[in-house]
Amino acid sequence: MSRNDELFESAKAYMPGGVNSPVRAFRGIDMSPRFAVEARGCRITDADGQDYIDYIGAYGPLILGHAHPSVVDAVRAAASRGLAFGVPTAVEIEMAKKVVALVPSVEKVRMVNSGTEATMSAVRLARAATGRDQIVKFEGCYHGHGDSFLIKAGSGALTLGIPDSPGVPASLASLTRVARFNDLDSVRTLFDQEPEQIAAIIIEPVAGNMGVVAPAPGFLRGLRELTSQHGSVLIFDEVMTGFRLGPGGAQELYGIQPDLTTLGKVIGGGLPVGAYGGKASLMEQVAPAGPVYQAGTLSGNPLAMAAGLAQIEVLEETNGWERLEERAARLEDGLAEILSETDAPLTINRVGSMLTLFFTERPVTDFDSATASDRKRHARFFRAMLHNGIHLPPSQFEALFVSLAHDNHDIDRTLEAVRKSLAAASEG
Ligand code: KE4
Repeated sequence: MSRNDELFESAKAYMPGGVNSPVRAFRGIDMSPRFAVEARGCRITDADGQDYIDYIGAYGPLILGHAHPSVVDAVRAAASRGLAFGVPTAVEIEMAKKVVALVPSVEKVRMVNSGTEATMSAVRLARAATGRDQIVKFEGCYHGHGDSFLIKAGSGALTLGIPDSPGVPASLASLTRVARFNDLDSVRTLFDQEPEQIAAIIIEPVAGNMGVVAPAPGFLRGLRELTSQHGSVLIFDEVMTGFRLGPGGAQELYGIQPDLTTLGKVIGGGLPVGAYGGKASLMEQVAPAGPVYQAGTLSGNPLAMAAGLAQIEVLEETNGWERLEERAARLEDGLAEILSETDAPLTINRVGSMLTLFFTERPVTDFDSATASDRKRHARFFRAMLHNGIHLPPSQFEALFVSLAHDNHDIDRTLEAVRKSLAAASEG
C-alpha cells in the first residue's frame, strides 16, 4: 500500500470521509487523494515523494504559487510579533485600504475567516437593508456551505428552492429562488412573480464552481438593471475572481458595479480569510456601527492579512496580472491546438487564469450544458494526467488555476501530458 493510501485509511478513521473538505476526497475519481507534504512554486510533492505541476493552487488563493518567499517572509515576521490579539491591528487597516482602493464598488469592508462567512454575512446585510427575506442564486454557482445556499432548483413555476443537503430547513430553503446562469428571463420571471420580495441576487460574476463559465454579453448588466429597478441588492461573489481576474476582479473586467462584493482566497495568501464590502450606506449598518450583527474571533487575523497583502503587493509591483494572462493564454492556445488534432469531445472555457476543460463538445454556458460533460472520461483523464506528473483539480466542475509560478516550460510540459492523457482517457 502506498503512503498516500495508508494516510487516507488512517484519516478516514478520524475524519468524515478522511478529509476536512469534501472535494479533497477525490470522490468520482476512483482513486485515493494524494497527501501533500510540501510545495514550492507550481510544484507539489506528495507522501510518496512524487512531484506534480499543481493546478489546484488550494482552489484559488495561491496566485503567486506555493510558498512564495515574499509571502512566507511576511507571515514569519507577523508570527514573530504574535499570532492573534483580540484587539485591532494596523495591518487590518492596510488590507481594508487596499481593498477599497482596488475594488471599484467597495467603500467599506469587513474581514471574516472564510468565503462562506463572507456570503452569509452579505446576505444577512442585504435582508436587513431591504427588509425582505427572499434571495436569488443561480444553478451551478457555489457560495460556500451557508444554509441559504445549499439549495437546488425546485420544480414548478416558482422554482422554489428545496434543500440540497439534509439539515437545511425547508422553511429556509423556500426563501431561496434558483435562476439559470446566463438566462435573464429566468430572473425577470422571479421579479414578475414576486415583485418587491427579493432582498438580493447573489452570483459568481464568472462562475468557477460548475467549471469556468463566463457571463454572456449583457447578462451582468441586465442583473444590475433588474436589481436597481426592483430595489434589490446585487451581490457579486468574487471569492474566487477577486484580485485574480485583475486588481478589481470581475466587476472591473466587465465594468459592472454590484452593491456588495464578497472576497476570499487571494487576499489571504493561503491562510483562512474572507471579506465582504460595498457601499458605505450598506456597510455602515454592520455592527458595531449599525444593528446588523456579525463577528469573528480571528477576523482580520494579522498573519492572514500579512500573507494577502504580500501577494497583492507582488502582483502590483511586477505587473503580475498581465504576466498571468500571458501564461494562461499560452495554456489555452496550446490546448486549442491539441483539440484541433483530436476528435475527443472537448470544450475549453477560460477567463483570465481560471480555466476548465469540459468533456463535452457543446459550448458550456450554464449548469445544464456543464453537467452534460462526460464525468467518467474526465476521471480517466485526471488519473492519466496525475500519472504524467500534472495535478488537476479532482472534479470536472472545478477551475484549473494558473499561477505566476507556472513558467513556459511548465505550461509546455502540461501540454505534452495532455496529449498523452487524452489518448488514455478515450479508452473506456
Ligand atoms: P470557503 O468557505 O470555502 O472559504 O469559500 C466558499 C466559496 C464562496 N464563493 C465562491 C465563489 C467559492 O469558490 C467558494 C469556495 N470554493 C471552493 C472551490 N470551488 C472551495 C474548495 C472547497 O470547498 O474545499
